[in-house]
Amino acid sequence: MSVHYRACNLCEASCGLEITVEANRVIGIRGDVQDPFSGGYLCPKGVALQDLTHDPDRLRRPVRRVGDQWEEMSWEAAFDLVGDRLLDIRREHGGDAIGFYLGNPITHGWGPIIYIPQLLSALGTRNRYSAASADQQPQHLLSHLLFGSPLLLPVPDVDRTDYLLVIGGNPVVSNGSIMTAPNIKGRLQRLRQRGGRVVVVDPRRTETADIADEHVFVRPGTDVFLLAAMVHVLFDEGLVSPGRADSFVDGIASIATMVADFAPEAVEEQTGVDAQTIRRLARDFAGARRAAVYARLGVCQTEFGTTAYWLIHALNILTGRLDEVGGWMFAEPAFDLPRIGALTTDLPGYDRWRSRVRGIPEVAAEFPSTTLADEILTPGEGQIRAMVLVAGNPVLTVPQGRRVDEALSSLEFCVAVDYYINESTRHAHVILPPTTALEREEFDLVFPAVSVRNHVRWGEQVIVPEPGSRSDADILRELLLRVESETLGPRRARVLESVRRRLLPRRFVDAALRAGPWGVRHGRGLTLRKVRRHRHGLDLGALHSVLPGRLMTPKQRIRLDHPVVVADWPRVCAALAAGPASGLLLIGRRHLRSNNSWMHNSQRLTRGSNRASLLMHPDDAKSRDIADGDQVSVTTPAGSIHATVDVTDAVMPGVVCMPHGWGHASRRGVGWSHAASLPGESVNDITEDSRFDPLSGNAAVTAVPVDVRRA
Ligand SMILES: Nc1nc2c(c(=O)[nH]1)N[C@H]1C(S)=C(S)[C@@H](COP(=O)(O)OP(=O)(O)OC[C@H]3O[C@@H](n4cnc5c(=O)[nH]c(N)nc54)[C@H](O)[C@@H]3O)O[C@H]1N2
Ligand SMILES: Nc1nc2c(c(=O)[nH]1)N[C@H]1C(S)=C(S)[C@@H](COP(=O)(O)OP(=O)(O)OC[C@H]3O[C@@H](n4cnc5c(=O)[nH]c(N)nc54)[C@H](O)[C@@H]3O)O[C@H]1N2
Ligand code: SF4
Ligand SMILES: [Mo]
Repeated sequence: MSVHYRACNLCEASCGLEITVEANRVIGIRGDVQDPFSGGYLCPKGVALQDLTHDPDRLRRPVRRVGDQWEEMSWEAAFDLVGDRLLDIRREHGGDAIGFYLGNPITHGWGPIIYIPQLLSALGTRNRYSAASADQQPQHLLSHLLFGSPLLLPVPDVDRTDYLLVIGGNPVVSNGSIMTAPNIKGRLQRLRQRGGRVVVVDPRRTETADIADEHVFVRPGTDVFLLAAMVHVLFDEGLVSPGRADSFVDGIASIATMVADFAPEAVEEQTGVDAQTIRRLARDFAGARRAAVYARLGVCQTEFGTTAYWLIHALNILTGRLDEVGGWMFAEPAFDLPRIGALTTDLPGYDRWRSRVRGIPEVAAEFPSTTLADEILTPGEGQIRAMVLVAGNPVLTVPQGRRVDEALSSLEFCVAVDYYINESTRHAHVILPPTTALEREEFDLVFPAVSVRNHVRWGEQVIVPEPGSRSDADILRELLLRVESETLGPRRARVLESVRRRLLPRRFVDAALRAGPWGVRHGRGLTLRKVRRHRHGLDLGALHSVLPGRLMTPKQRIRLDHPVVVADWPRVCAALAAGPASGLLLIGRRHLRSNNSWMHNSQRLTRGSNRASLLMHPDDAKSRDIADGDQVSVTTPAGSIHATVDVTDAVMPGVVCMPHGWGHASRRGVGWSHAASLPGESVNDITEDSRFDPLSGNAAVTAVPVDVRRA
């Protein structure tokens, strides 16, 4: 028996795990009580890493689709086939004919983070899509515009704040997002125990609202008005006090003019929040000694994602919370992701080029996934003819999934790097299955950059993979070699590949740590060796002030009234003037035992009632003659799906709620045998790909107008 330590890579909380192994099989997973950051916390998904590792449905060797069947093939033959097909298409139609879709799990492994940018630039394609554009793209765009890097993302200093306002996030279930904070529930409880306040603004009384001091219902999609009204109150009542930020933030005065027409009384009807409550929220927030406003999907996944999230920054900046203890702070990661990203990728940028069909600006060198199907299905120069899918399932996770299905099935060639045949990878011609997390060593390059404490951790390899297995890094490096053999010539490609094998990832990470803020170069002595000696992870302490030094804008100043946002403001004003929408609005939800469209093949995570039910308020049910447990159809212009209704006053009147990522039984040929036995349909079969935030391209998968009838 042996015991190993590493972080769970399923969500951003990055909990430290203690994993017991016998005869190369995981026999138990517990929270690592000696982990200085997570202190032994873990959620049920962490334990289920065992099921993933030993799942019989998992692919272990490359497969090729022959009619309706999959045939195993050797790695060598698979790489030859994939390399040849991609290069043929590139030769004939150019680099842009090859599209990439990168799923959420790529951020949880160093292989994809290191190799994908190189592969993209070797192929020379601008057709890059990822899960970010159904998620946090407004945040990347604003960080680029305000702070100079899409990867400089502030987080609320939850461990030291006195007042946390949570808008459109449910960290008790999601375990925190763009805020790495293991055991966030415990952290919020401690916040309250020390006399602080947690306030949640959400159209559903969530699990986070249940442990908060106050919950305020807001009509979906109207946070932009609510937030503008709060900023209005700050100016109106003389509560603007940026503090130290005054010396590096420009454009504060012009914000007052922008929000002039957004008095709380003017937004009451639309937001469903009364003016008194809005004034009180603004005063409480401004009056708290230490405070932060934190927002996630409920704000980002709307047609005003960027302007609304911009107001989150504005509230924090105007009340002096930016870069202050207990406020809105930046981590200082040992692997300095924002700076290394700026040096090694073309991420920093906005609107340098636009998408072919709908003319949507790139954000951080990618286009939004809502236009992926257009780019595949619309003929002409630059049309996507081949796709590389890495760790994603766009058929279930991108709006208008049926169109994504149609698009993927029309491709000349599709290769997937994934260990499952999911709703999307079933369209691939070849699937290249990587090893799972426990079978590879790991160094988290991403989440320390958005953590509420500075920390660094090495992940041990736990299970020895089958001989001949490949990790994501091995697979991507091999593809890179084939592409570069064509673009640079075989000799130079081989030299580069041997250099990579020697330097990546370990030596590169070590060099980055040495040169980084905690490294020997800064007299702090951190090396990879030192990190690895701390088997439970190494705590680097609470966050500290880093501005203006960490800003990556040209003059290290923040322009709050950024012209990109200001130019969008008339749209916000017009929407307010247009008055409230009628009818039902659909929002999403997450479950502790689920993870987007996957982990549903684990029996222990999926026991119990139907997870994909539609929540509906009793008044709305009554007026439609719908009873608890009834089957209904949920319809938008994109189509219809069925759902079972849960009548509950946890959602506000006029709101219905359904999770995404389900419906494994509705599509043929999916390789998840247990998941395919579960009820539910895919909500993205009815979300429309024409609803998005025009600035960031982010999909507006919340506040979706729907019609619900008894089936
Ligand atoms: N309606 C609606 N739609 C949404 C959302 C919503 O709230 N509502 N949320 C959006 C958000 S926030 C996100 S992030 C997206 C997620 O959307 P996607 O990223 O497209 O979907 P996932 O379900 O995360 O994809 C998981 C796939 O990655 C594979 N995988 C897991 N680990 C690895 C690995 O280490 N290597 C490789 N190669 N493959 C791996 C799994 O086998 C699985 O097939 O969904 C978005 N879509
Ligand atoms: N258990 C579990 N954990 C996860 C995931 C998972 O699938 N399962 N997914 C991971 C991923 S990829 C991500 S991005 C994070 C997401 O992390 P969160 O953003 O915390 O996740 P959600 O639960 O989707 O929270 C969004 C909240 O916004 C509310 N909301 C919807 N529309 C509106 C609106 O218009 N206004 C306001 N104010 N609120 C609104 C919803 O009711 C919901 O409570 O979670 C991560 N963690
Ligand atoms: S909260 Fe759960 S899924 Fe997230 S890292 Fe921790 S154990 Fe893993
Ligand atoms: Mo996400």
